[in-house]
Parts: sequence; structure tokens; C-alpha cells
Amino acid sequence: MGFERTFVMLKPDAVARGLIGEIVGRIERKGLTIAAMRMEMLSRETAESHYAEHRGKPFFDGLVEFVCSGPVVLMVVEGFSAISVTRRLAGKTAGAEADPGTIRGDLALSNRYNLIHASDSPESAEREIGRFFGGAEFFGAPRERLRWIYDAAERRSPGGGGGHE
Ligand code: 3AN
Repeated sequence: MGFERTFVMLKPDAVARGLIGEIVGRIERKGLTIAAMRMEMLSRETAESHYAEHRGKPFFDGLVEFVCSGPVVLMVVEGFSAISVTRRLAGKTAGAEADPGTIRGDLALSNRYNLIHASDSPESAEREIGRFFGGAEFFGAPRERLRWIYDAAERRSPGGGGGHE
């Protein structure tokens, strides 16, 4: 909780379906900030290390092939409780079971083609940001915008929207 950074990847299905703006828009409208962003093709090696925890599962090879099949959008997203808030915005893994109102619930039906990856814990966020954005510059939201997203007391509290005062 408190001010956090999380790693988000829009997968090749999101890019191919023209949903980059829709998904980034949802993250921004919530009040979170895109602190860094770029587009690239993942190498097989990078995809395998990103999904290492799933190695050996029946869907692993197909998953790696899928995320390497087209360009992805890589982002660092920041703000209050950014890790859990972004996970909730994304919704459950299986698109068909994800709640309406979530990115997957509104826009996906598949287990595999589920549009977005978002770090699932502070440890994953740190590791994944390091993997994809090690040494990169992050751009925080202008203070004037945060004024309408966080109450002054929240902005003063330890970590609450911090880093912008
Ligand atoms: P999440 O992205 O919701 O954290 P994980 O970490 O369980 O989900 O799974 C990572 C990725 O693996 C998913 N985003 C999805 O693309 C793929 N995946 C997960 N479960 C399946 C499955 N049963 N069949 C095919 N692909 C799957």
C-alpha cells in the first residue's frame, strides 16, 4: 500500500486489436500515472524469464510463443496502491470469468489472450521493473493533477501519493 510502482505489459492481442488507448485510458482515468512506456518485440529469452514461474505448465510454450508473436507495450504505472489497483482493473486471468467492469471482463474471453500483464506483488513489481526498465527515467504526475486525485492529508501521509510533494 501507499505510493507504489508496478509493471504492466499490454500483450500482442491488445496491440493487434487496437486496444492500447482503451487500456491505457482506463489506467489513467483511475488516477494512476504512466511513469515510463515503450513498445518492443520480446525476445524468447526475455519472455521465458518473465514467465519463469509457469515453466513446466501445459500452457507455458504457447504463452511464450504468443507474447513473442507481435509487439507489446511495456509500462511502469505509479500511484497509491498501484500494484493491487492495477490487478483489480485487469480482472481475473480467464477473460470469460473476469468481472464486467474490468479490462479482461469487458474486453477478453480467452485464458491466454487476456490482453494485459500486471505485477502481482511488490516483489514481482520490483523484479519486473528492473528487468524491463532498469536504469530508465521515470516521469511522475504533475503536482497540480495529483491535487485532484489525492487529498492533501493522503499526500502527506508516509508513502501516500508520495514522491510528488
Ligand atoms: P495473471 O496474468 O492473471 O497473473 P497468471 O500469472 O496465472 O495470470 O498467468 C500468466 C499468463 O499465462 C496469463 N496472463 C495468460 O496469458 C496465460 N495463462 C494462464 N493460464 C492459462 C491457461 N489455463 N491457458 C492458457 N494460458 C494461460
